[in-house]
Amino acid sequence: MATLEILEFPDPRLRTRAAPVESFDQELGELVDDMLETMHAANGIGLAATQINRHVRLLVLDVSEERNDPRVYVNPEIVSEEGSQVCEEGCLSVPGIYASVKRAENIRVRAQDRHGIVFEEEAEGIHAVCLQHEMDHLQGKLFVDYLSPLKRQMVKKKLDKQRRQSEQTVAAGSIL
Ligand code: GNR
Ligand code: NI
Repeated sequence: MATLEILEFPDPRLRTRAAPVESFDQELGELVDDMLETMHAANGIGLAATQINRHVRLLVLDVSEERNDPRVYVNPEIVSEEGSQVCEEGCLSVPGIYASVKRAENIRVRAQDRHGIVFEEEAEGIHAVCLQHEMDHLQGKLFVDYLSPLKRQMVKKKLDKQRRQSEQTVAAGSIL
């Protein structure tokens, strides 16, 4: 198992559309395990393959309090949705930025598990929010795309500033 590097906004590779998974082989199983490890190591509640530069329709989730309920969705599709909710979202690919996004309240999802077995599931609340957030990643979409262009520009500037400051900290460490 290994933790993988997470791409960060505005990396253009985050805009790639994922292709369906076709073989449910050992390689897929290893990718699933690495994604679960990467998500848990980063304290995320979800991770889409797009974020680790693998452009296949695969996402993992763990929205449990104890962080001991790993879920895997291969080739997920929303079959129905109802209502709406607004949630403060964050993203491992947009670190340190939080913003409110409106999404469906209840969704019904059809997907395959890591062995290719088809299942259907109903989700609500944060579970539904996270699934929709991850399925957006698989289409090359980020939660900051729901913000106004002005706000998105502010997000870019804030990320640039955060990155410059962390580089300065590293540089100071090497002098001292
Ligand atoms: O860890 C995450 N938290 C989160 C909080 C509110 C709404 C969505 C999310 S998903 C995010 C992990 C991530 O970036 N997944 O793509
Ligand atoms: Ni995300």
